[in-house]
Amino acid sequence: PTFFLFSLFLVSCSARTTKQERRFPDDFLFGTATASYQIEGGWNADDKGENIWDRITHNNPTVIKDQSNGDIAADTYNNYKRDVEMMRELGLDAYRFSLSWSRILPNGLANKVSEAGVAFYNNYIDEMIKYGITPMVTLYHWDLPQKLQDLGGFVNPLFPEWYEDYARVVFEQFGDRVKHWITFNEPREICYQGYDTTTKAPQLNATGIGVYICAKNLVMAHARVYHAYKNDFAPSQGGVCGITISVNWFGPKTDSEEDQLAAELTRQGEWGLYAEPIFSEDGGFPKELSEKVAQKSIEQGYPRSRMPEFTDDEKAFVKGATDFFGVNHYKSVLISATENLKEHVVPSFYDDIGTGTYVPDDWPASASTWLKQSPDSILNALTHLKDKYNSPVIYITENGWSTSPDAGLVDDDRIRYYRAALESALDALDAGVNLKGYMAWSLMDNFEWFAGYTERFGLYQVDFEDPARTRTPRKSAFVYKQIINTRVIDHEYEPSS
Ligand code: PSG
Repeated sequence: PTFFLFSLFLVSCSARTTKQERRFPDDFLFGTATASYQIEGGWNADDKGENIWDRITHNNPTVIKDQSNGDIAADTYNNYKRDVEMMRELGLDAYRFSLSWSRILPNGLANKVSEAGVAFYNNYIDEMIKYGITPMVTLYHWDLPQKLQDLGGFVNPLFPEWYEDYARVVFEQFGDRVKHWITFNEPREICYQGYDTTTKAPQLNATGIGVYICAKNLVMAHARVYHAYKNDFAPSQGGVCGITISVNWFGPKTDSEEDQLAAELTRQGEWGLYAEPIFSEDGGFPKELSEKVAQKSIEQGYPRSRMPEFTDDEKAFVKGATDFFGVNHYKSVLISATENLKEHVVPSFYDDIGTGTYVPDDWPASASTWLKQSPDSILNALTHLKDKYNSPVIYITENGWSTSPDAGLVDDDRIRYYRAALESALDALDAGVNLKGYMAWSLMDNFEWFAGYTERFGLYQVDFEDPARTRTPRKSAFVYKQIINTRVIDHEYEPSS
């Protein structure tokens, strides 16, 4: 018995030391992320065109919790040097930001390029390059030129063409310095919130059809841009191009077969709709979800499924059209086939999926109703992607925590969230996930869409009352800096300032 206890002691000691010694690889890209409309301001600077968030916040301000907008936001348009100074303070390897389409092409179409818009991004990028920070650029983070929305936006059949034309201008202008490209940020929010639930611009409720047309057009547009890049730019510029999809973890509430199927259907709807055509062996939309939507459509009296199909040529064009999987990950949700079912508009995306969600009461709450700190969340999501899609290269392109505007600079809950998330990322690395980088959301406080400035995600606080939009590091900024610098998560570390 003594020996047994002694070996237990040894095992637990070595487990503890290996855990403490776990390191992120030296070439792992640590960064932070932002998006154009949420930080830039300069909404009508020079010849910038109107976009769908300018339109919705100006014409329909009551949909925003504090009736605010991104007209000035963190005023990065005038503060970009300070932004890069913050990146240096943190010691970032990389910085993920997005381009405002209508700042570069005021009308959305590629016949007229804004010199001032291009100059702004050149300055921002050059400042990063000067200090050795790798720019990771998202082509589209939700701010569609209004003129293209007037023609239907993502549900116009010509959308993929417009998008390729825009992307070619961008690659031409910035591809000499930018080597990491992300086509879309979070198709789920674009398609089901923009064209189904009306919780994001352009707030269209396209009767249970828009979300699926949008999904197909978006995936086709992604593939066009990927092929354009690989054929015409990558050979000389030598970069990579991927897509960022919101992959939260949806596990079954119980082990029952019904709950497992419900969880699978939820995964297919929440992110499979966008990932499956690109990453799966077969191509096209997810199988069970397609069957379910087809069956419901017929029951509802439609002569055909509300979900379009991909032709064989389209499937082949889209399949494998990516260099990496960008994952925005925030949380886990447990899925039930029988409990917590809600009433939904019929027809709609949520009605099609028709599963119930459950979040345990004892998971710590953030300032956002949708966000609770969830155990093993990154590990579960990433190992699932690894097994399902043959170990793709993965970047976590967003992960973060919100506090309330009056919570100030001492953000111990954010520190707890980041440390747990990064431990989970290390677990994923240990499990063999091909994870190459991690971008914290966000570098600084910004315009949080329908929540306006009432929820704060920044490592840096921004004073939105102050015309200078002064930025001040929170406690979490010092903790993140230390992790980047040492490549180790030290749970005892207390910043001195
Ligand atoms: C991400 C995840 C969820 C909801 C919204 C987002 N979720 O788990 O229910 S949006 C995402 C976005 C960025 C936001 C940030 C925080 O890309 O622009 O500011 O996350 O909401």
